[in-house]
Amino acid sequence: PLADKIDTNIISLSRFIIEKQKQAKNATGDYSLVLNALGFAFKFIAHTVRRAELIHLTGLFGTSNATGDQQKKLDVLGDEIFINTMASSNIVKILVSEEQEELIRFETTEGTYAVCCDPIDGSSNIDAGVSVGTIVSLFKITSPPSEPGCEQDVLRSGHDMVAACYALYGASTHLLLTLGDGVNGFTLDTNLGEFILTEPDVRLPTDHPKKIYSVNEGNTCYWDESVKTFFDALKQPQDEDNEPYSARYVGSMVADMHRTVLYGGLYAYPGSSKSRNGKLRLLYEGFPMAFLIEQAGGKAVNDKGERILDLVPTKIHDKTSIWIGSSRDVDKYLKHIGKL
Ligand code: AHM
Ligand code: MG
Repeated sequence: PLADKIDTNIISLSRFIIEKQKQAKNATGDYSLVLNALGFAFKFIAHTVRRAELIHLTGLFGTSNATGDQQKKLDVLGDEIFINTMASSNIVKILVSEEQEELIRFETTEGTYAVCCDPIDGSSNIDAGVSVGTIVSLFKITSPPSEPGCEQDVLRSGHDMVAACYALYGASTHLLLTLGDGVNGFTLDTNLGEFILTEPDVRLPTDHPKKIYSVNEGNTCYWDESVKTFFDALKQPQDEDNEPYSARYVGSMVADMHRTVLYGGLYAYPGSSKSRNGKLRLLYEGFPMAFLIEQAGGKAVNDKGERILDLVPTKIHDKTSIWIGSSRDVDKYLKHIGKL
């Protein structure tokens, strides 16, 4: 019968969220609202990224963002999509966006969530048609909805996150989501207009045939000696298998992390003489990726070997150095710096 060939009982993101909500004690339903709003934002951005060249969205917008990067037209559009989607959800009180210097407070009587995001991450890749992504961390706000939101609502430890996810706009659009009980992977079915659960309970592999490191080696001259010697050693035959590590670097964090989740390996953006805390932002790049990777069985630390999730930002756009990926490879770095 046809039903044997076509699965009519697929789990969409909406169904997944409703089922999670049913399992949760004291569920209010507001969690579903914010996750549905995020799903819509990802679909909207995916649709826009796909058409970027056709509708003249490649190239620079002509301004710089909060961290001084030149904004692309798609950066600005992705930011607008996020602002409008989160504002209309009525459940998000605060939005921190890489593209906005100040946090955005929404007028809402029900707002109990703070969303921190990089709407289009890896935007230097856009014009070449290389994958970009969106990264999001989600915090539950503890102050009453009647009080105006403030920076303290998000300047919190990474352990306070209630959810984290990224969307990768690649050959397909992938969504990786953690609600703190493992990681689930979804793929966007563009005909259905729904994210479908395709990789339940994602775990980093421990037996992938290739050992991979991922770092911008063009920065070698700015690195500390210890970082240089660490990567030099990876390029030498390793004790166990006599094979050196392979290098892979897309330059879009979401793409580099998605490969790390599927194949294992180490992704690093270390501090350097140019920037002590590297390049990546703690609140909406380091935290969500660390949460996802830990939930998938990996590890994430900074240059000093401190766990990323233990950190607390002092400003919303704080940067952090990062070493993230398979436990085996992060442990190798920790041993190298004498922290294991
Ligand atoms: P962006 O948020 O301005 O796009 O910058 C973040 C991106 C990451 O996706 C990527 O890993 C990194 O910057 C690459 O930086 P570099 O070009 O210095 O290697
Ligand atoms: Mg960005």
